[in-house]
Amino acid sequence: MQKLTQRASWKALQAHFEQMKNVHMRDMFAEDEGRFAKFSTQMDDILLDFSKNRINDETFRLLCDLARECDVEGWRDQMFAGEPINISEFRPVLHTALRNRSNTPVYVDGENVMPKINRVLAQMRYFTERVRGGHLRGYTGQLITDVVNIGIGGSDLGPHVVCDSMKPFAQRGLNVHFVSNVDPTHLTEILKFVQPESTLFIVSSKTFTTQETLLNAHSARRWFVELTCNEKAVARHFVAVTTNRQAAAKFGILDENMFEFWDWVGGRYSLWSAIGLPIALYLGMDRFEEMLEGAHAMDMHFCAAPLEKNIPVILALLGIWYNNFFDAQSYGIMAYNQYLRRLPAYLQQLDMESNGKTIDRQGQRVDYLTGPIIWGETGSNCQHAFFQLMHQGTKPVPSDFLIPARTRNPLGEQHTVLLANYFAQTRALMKGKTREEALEELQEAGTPQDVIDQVLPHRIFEGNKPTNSIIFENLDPRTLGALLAMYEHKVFVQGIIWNINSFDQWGVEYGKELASDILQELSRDEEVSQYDDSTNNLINYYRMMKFSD
Ligand code: G6Q
Repeated sequence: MQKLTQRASWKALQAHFEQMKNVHMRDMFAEDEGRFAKFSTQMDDILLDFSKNRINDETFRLLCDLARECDVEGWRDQMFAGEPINISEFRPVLHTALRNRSNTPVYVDGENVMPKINRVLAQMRYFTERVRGGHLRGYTGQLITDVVNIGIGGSDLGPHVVCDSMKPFAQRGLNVHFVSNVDPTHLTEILKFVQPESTLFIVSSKTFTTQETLLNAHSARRWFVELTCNEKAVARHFVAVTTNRQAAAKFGILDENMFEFWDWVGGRYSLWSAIGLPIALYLGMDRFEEMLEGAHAMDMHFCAAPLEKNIPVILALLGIWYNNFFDAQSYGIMAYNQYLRRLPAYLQQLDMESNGKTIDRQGQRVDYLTGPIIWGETGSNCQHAFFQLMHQGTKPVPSDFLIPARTRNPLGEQHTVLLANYFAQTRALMKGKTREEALEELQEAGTPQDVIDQVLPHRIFEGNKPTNSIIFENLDPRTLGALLAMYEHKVFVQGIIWNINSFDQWGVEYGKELASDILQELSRDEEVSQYDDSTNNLINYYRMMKFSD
């Protein structure tokens, strides 16, 4: 297999970069009035304007050549067909089957998996309708008012971002809470606000072996039994979402309260499965299915749209252009919508766990950069914090700017002001402010010449900072589903081009092992000396404080 850096399209991009690296977007916009028509595309009401990027026709053509040369379309088809493309865990990658609303068969080892997906969806509908309709109540007959999801990583971040973002669609009187951190503060603070008689706990864990989740689940169970003095009622108040039925049964979960999913659903791709149960409880199953439909629509776009019009492919290629040619180390996610405040955290896991890899699919170390550092904040807050670095810093931060055209919370002019900020920022980042423009401004303000001499260099903005604008009509379950699927496929395309396996997470598994032997040391009343000098002294310092009284 040819190395990425040896591919003809890669070499052509390298040569082309030398011509492009000093070209200013301001000039490209001035020279070409059709830039928007050329560099924008749409799926349903989701518009991607990628004209504010450091590309010309040739760049775009070469980037699309790269995708073709790396056989992105072939790999995409293999993923959708259930081929075992997760080559270090020997599994298919089939989160797309979970939202396959066409219900066409999808085979794993000769078995069509659609019937079992539909069976779990039906189980979710039956259960959530009974809870939301007040037919399934707590053990004293009280309505369920609070759902507490206990899970971490992929078993937390997906449902959490959706529930947060879809708050306006929630049923009144039914709250959802997320406990993930093993820090006892997380669970403690949530338990302060719920009553055992009206709370439903969902223990969400693909493996049902994750230390943090099991400790939180056992603590929640103890709290429940202490307050209710009713061990039997645990079965009514705890349900599980897992691939490990045996371990869930051992915890005391009834068989009918287990919601299954399968090893071909990766943790960070699992919100479409029963891991979405808190979403379905909070929003209702109809809304959950609307979200699946939105994701399915994006899947169809990803499969059918030519590469030149394909939103996830374009986002992926632009990301590679900056990551590998401009050496951009990070990537910004700026959602101008308060409901999307958890989007960067969700995308951090999706992107960085998928593409934070150094070994290629042939087992060799890569000699190019792979996944970027993902970060971001809601707009307009971000403007008052780190945008200074975006405008005048030394590090390039290519970014996505997302916004819905309408707000669910009209308050005077506020949403229009938000939009004005959104449009102004991407324009300013692209255009910058020249020396002449800055000088003219200062002169018009009547600034004395000696002050002008001193401040002028500080008032110049280089511009040429790339952004993608993503605008859609409303933030609703369908659009959110489509947006999350868009990012999943972007990450997929990048992983294929970087020739890495985006679907394992050995670093996470390693982290799960690391704490266990140190944990035993922490409970002993003896000096520790078997680790490195730093770790020994840190542990002993902690012990000195712990055992000092
Ligand atoms: C996701 C990762 C990781 C995982 C958590 C929780 O892709 O594998 O974030 O989701 O470690 O694992 P469990 O669901 O097995 O508890």
